[in-house]
Amino acid sequence: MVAESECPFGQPLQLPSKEPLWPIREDQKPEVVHSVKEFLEVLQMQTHVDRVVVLPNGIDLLQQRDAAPIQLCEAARGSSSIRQVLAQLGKMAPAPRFRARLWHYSQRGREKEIKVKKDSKDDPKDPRRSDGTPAAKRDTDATEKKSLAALARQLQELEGKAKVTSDAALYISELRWQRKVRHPLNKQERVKTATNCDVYDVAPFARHMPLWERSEGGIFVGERGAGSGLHVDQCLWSNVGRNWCGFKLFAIWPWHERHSILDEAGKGAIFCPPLTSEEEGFLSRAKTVALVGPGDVWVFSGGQPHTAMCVGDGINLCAYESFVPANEEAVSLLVQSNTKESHWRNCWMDDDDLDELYEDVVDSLQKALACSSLNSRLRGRLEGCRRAMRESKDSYCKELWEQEDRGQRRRRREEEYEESSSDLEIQQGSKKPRVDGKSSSPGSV
Ligand SMILES: O=C(O)CCC(=O)C(=O)O
Ligand SMILES: [Fe+2]
Repeated sequence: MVAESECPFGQPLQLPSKEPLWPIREDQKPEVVHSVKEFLEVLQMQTHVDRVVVLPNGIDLLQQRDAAPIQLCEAARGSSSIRQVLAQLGKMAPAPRFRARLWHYSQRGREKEIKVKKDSKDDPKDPRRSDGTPAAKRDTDATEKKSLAALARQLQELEGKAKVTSDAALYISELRWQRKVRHPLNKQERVKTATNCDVYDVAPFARHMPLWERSEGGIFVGERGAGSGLHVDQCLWSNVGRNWCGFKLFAIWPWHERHSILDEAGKGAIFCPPLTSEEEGFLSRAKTVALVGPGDVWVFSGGQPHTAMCVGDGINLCAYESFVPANEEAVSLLVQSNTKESHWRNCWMDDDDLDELYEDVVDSLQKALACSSLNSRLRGRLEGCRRAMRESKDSYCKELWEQEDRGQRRRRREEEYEESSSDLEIQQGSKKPRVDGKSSSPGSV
């Protein structure tokens, strides 16, 4: 047994021997690779549909040991529960300016988000907002309400009113900086991600991928019984996860179950062990079930239903980056986002955000392919990606490539708007179908 003091976050390196887990059949185990070379090949060049590929000890192999922000590391080091993490963060001076989402699991099988109530004047979409409050002040108020500190205060209030049970498991998800900061490795880049470095910084082709959500990477901090309920991501991209400490069960359902499992088990379903027989039945249909442990890095497609559940004593700390590899199939999948056939409807991205994301993909592909020193194998792959995107039935994709061919590309949203635009959160955005060659959003007419 490895001494616990060897975990830099002060967390257990092993699960208790009787920890209740999910059953994992032999055929449900993830693919495992052992070298950086193999993992980067899978990550950058291959499709991830119906796969989960794990690189054990990837945190060290990919030089991610110091990636988690120092404030979180310190808070985790002195804690064995999320309430303690929140208390530690609350004592820090200066207070770290994190925004996040906070969830509790007071009710078996369900995740419930803790939110600070929004005034209508803070809501940019509410016509009543023009109440004389200066716009900058309104934005600050709205930002403060999403701060982790405000959520921690709200938790205490709800516990006081017995709306959250005092022993309910808690999950901090999608933690980032409240406002963009200069990236520690590249002062030209302004990012919301609170990680000091990412897989993006060590994957040699990352900057040439069709998409890499560099700014928006999110950190997840949980404890036994907390996790992300069943969902598909808001668009059909891939994710690479890094697990610094603690343990997490992770399940992904096959592509052919992309609608059925969500229809049957419901969005947000939580599979907290010990399982009911119905929950066991749902999990037996999973394509892959992985037990992720300290140091693991893994890649999967967020376009398939998936769920995660922290297990074991202490704190689980991990982060995800979303991206699209240089792979034709992956790009074909991406451009099926927000379509009824491929993407479960209640998990769609806001339509305008998806249009903007497609603009980014066109820009990235064109920029990479214009680079004369581009690796020739990568060039071939990116040409395939461009073809796949050109063949998309999505009307806005078609329009973007027509504009590109005419040399008339213009961005619908300009850079200065980016600062205040919504974070890419899981949200129930537009419900307009994007296929049929019809216009899918007002901006794409
Ligand atoms: O909670 C987790 O570890 C999974 C997170 C996830 O699926 C997501 O951010 O889309
Ligand atoms: Fe996800």
